[in-house]
Parts: sequence; structure tokens; C-alpha cells
Amino acid sequence: MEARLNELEQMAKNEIQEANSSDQLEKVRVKYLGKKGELTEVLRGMGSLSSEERPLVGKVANIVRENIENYLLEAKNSIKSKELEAKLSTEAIDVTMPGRKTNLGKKHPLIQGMDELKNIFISMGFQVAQGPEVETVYYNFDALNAPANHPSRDMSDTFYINEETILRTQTSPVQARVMEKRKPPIRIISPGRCFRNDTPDATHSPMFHQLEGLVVDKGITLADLKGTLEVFTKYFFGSQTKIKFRPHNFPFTEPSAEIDASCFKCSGSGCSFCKGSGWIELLGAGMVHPNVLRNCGIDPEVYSGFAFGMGIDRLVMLKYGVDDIRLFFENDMRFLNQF
Ligand code: FA5
Repeated sequence: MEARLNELEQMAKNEIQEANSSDQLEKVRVKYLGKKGELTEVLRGMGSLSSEERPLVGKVANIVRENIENYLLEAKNSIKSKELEAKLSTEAIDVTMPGRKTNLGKKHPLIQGMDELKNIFISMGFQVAQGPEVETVYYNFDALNAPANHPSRDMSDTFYINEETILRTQTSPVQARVMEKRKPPIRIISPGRCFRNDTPDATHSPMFHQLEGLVVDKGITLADLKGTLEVFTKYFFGSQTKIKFRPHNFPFTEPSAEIDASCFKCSGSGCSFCKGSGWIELLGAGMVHPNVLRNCGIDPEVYSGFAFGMGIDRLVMLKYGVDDIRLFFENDMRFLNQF
């Protein structure tokens, strides 16, 4: 039996050496070491051996099994590395092939515009404040002195989530939130999204962007508002730009004004862009209403302030001659790539 075992080892060794693929190797393993394999068959015959012979033959059988396993392992490793080499040589990289172009994304034109506006005001000493887009009726209207019957509170103008909660219609509620928390001197801007129940057209979108500005301190006057907006418009539209104040009405400022800039296309002489008037409407502004200061715990006898709110989408449209606000939200790369 011992001789048969040694013979099996030699046969297995030869077949393992001849195998040149993982599949062939597996077949040899099953042939000799599998449940119905040659070695197992021999071991089954051990029952007929005497009790002296059995441990001796068992020992030899174990050695033969171990040897065959070692031959298999060695062969397996060498076949694997040969297979890998063969695979690598067929998959050689062609360094002359042209590379794949990666398209780098960039900021949306409105975000570029927002960044530009922010930088101008930051350079003038303003800090950036943020407020929630889902806002309470209190901060959007009540704290800002809007009377209970103000038309902007209507469901046809404002998106209500429930009776007390809306999507903010303006960035002005950030004024009240900031004044409640911080005491003067205050000098902040707050850019962000606003929502109105407006039918989309060339100049209206139900979702648009505003930039709010607020300054509160002792001795702030309309002249400070005028100076600040003059510097801003010169930076944003060019040094030739002039501004003018037109009387207006906002519940949270008194006096209130709408501010127009001289048309940067025709320098005020009148063109199709400014519809022949020479002026372009830019933003709403005014001196903070004493009631708003009082609502936020600031004494209007001691402090005064100014505020302004501009539509970022419209400013970017004006600056780059975009004639339809909806282009910003259609995600057409031919349009977006121009910025
Ligand atoms: C306001 O929203 C005031 N909160 C501005 C303000 C702030 C005045 C601080 C005084 C002091 P108004 O409703 O006019 O004002 O909106 C301001 C700007 O938002 C408009 O000039 C316009 O540029 C922009 N805007 C308003 N509605 C839309 C819309 N549906 N789509 C695009 N832009 C809009």
C-alpha cells in the first residue's frame, strides 16, 4: 500500500507539472484529493491492514496528501502569475490614444453675480447675514410694519405653507432677525432666494434672488444711503453711472424710494434697452421706519438706519443684456457657457 501511495504522489506531481491553466489544475486536485479521488480510494482500503501496519501507512498517506497539496499550491501561484502576465500583455495601454476631455463645471451666472455684489459690499465694510427661506408671517410682514390688509400678504401674491408660515417674499425679514439679535452699529447684507406667486414672464420668476442691505447706527441719514448706493452702482455698472431717487412706498422704510441708474448702454441718452428713458430701475430703499426699529428693540430716538433691497436676477440681466429671466432657470448649457 505504501508503494501505491508513493506511486500516486509521483503521478499527481507529473500531472500537476503538465497542467497549464487553473482549470486543469483543479481537475488534477479533484482526481487525487477529491471525495472520490485516488488517494481517498487507497485510504478506504486501510481497513484490511493489521493494527501495526495501519498507523505507519496512515503516516505515509498524510505525508503524500501534504506533498500533493504543496505541489498544487506552487503550481497555482505560478499559473496565476503567468495568466496575469498574459492578460497585461494583451491589455497594453496605447499611450498615443487621445485623452478623454473632462468638462469642468463653473458657478451659475446668478451665483457669479451674487458673489460680485457680495464682494463690493464686503469691501465697503458690510458683513453677510443669512435668514431662512421658509419664514414666518411675523418676520416677513408684521415685524416689518406691513399692515394687516397689505396686498402682498394675499394668497395670490405669497406662497403659504400654513397660516403662520410662508416662503419669504423678500430678504427684508433678515433685517428684523438681525436687529433682534445684534445691537447697533449694524452693517449687513443678506443675499438669498425669494418666492412670489408671480406668473413667469421675461422679468418675473416665482423664485428669484434678492440682496438686502441694512445699516443702523447713531446719526445715519439719507445722505449715507445715497453715498453707499452711488459707490455700489459705480463698482457694478461702471464709473460713469449716475443714480436718481424716485419717491415710493414701502411699509418698513420712511421715506422710501425706488432707485434708478443711468442706462449703462446709452449713458442716459435713451436706447431700446432703457425704453428711451435713459434710466433703469434698480432697487427699493429708504430710511428704516421707527416702528421697525421699535419692533426689534432698538430706540428710534437714539438710532437711525437705512435699508435697501435689490433683485439680483434683474441686476445680472441688466449688466449682461439678458432679455429673459427664464433663461437662468432652463439649464441650457449654450446659454450658461457664455458666462
Ligand atoms: C422689496 O422686495 C423690498 N423688500 C425692497 C426693499 C428693501 C425696500 C429694503 C426698502 C428697503 P420689491 O417688491 O420692489 O421690494 O422687490 C425688489 C426687487 O425684487 C425688484 O426691484 C425686482 O428686481 C425683484 N423682484 C421682485 N419680484 C420679482 C420676480 N417675481 N422675479 C424677479 N425679480 C423680482
